[in-house]
Amino acid sequence: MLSRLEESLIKKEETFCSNTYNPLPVVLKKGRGVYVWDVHCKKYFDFLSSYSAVNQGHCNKKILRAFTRQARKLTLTSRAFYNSELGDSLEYITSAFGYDKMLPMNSGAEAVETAIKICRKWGHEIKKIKEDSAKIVVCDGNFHGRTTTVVSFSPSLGSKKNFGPLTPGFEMIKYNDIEALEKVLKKDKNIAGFLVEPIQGEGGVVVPDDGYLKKCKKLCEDYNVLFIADEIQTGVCRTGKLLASWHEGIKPDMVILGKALSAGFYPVSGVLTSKEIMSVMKVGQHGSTFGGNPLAGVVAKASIKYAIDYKLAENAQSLGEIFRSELLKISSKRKIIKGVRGKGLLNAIILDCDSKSKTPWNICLKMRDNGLLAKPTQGNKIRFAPPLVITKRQLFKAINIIDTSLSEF
Ligand code: IF1
Repeated sequence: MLSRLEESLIKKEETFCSNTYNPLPVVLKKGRGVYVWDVHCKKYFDFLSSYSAVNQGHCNKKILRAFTRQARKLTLTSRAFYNSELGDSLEYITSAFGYDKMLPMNSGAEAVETAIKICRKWGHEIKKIKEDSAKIVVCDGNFHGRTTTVVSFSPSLGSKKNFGPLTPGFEMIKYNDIEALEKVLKKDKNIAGFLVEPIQGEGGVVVPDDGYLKKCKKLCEDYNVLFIADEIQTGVCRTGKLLASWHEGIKPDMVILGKALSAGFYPVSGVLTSKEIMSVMKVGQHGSTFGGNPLAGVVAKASIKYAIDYKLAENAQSLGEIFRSELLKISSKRKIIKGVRGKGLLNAIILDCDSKSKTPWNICLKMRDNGLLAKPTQGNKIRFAPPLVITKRQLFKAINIIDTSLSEF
């Protein structure tokens, strides 16, 4: 039951904001580490982490210090001038991920659009694909953002209906199907790139077979096609490695980052690649007002440095294994769970109900009442993605809440 205060705040948000979401009925006011508090100071485990944007924990103190120090000095110069922070931060970030250069942007979708532009330019000018003929292979079940070009290759009709005319130049294949990729690369000489999520988040945390990404990378090399990993959700330690691609020992030609690149303080995204590939982007051919601003640079460096120094990948790896094994134990007594899947601390339970059922939503309401926030994804799945700073003790408390909440379904 919501209070009058919550009702009024929800009503105000619904009145003055676009109605493009269906939020869980809870009104948050404070966050710290793995916890958030609502307007009545009720405490919750945040098991969504703003879709993996606060891997370093809400309002991370060390990153906040770097943020406020820089925010007092200089926040924005535009790229019309140099600034004292950008070079230093990109030097740190490119070396942490093993690339020569980064093109800094703001939102994840913008970085995906940027990767598409770089890939098409490379296809036309380096691979010598006939002008305006370059194509990019994408996967069914993908989610790469909500801009017009990106929704042009969305598998979800609802994401693109009446937003046309859509952008051409994309071929969709089945995810986790190496033959499907080989077939399209063999058939079509105009393919410039393959854009893929190492794990499909919105697709319901779909983990491909071991070796899938490695085989895709090999095929891309054989057919002179850029392998582009969208690590906006799987990157920055979420799956147990700094990049999810590293589980298969591959180095994508381009990596797209966002979300936890700034630990939830500030929209920072970007595309990492080699100097050869980045060299196709000439003066005046790309950019954005806030892209590469000094505050973004400082926050991004502090966020990646924190993730590495505090071994968030190792924590995600070990606590993720515990989490999945505990969920499997719960599933043996809670028949509503028919599957558990994920990697590191990006996990989901698959529920024994159809995709139109209200059960996932009702389970999330019950978990909310019991002090844990999560949301259904793709119908009958509930995604669990806590901040990677979670401790074993906190994890077991959260597992207990999940178990208790499920006991009524
Ligand atoms: C919302 C989904 C997740 C992403 C990948 C690019 C982007 C995203 C792999 C675009 C963003 C967010 C968007 C957010 C919900 C969330 C989401 F449910 F929409 F699909 F995480 F799975 N590539 N994902 O996951 O980045 O422009 O949003 O910064 O509310 O739309 P963005």
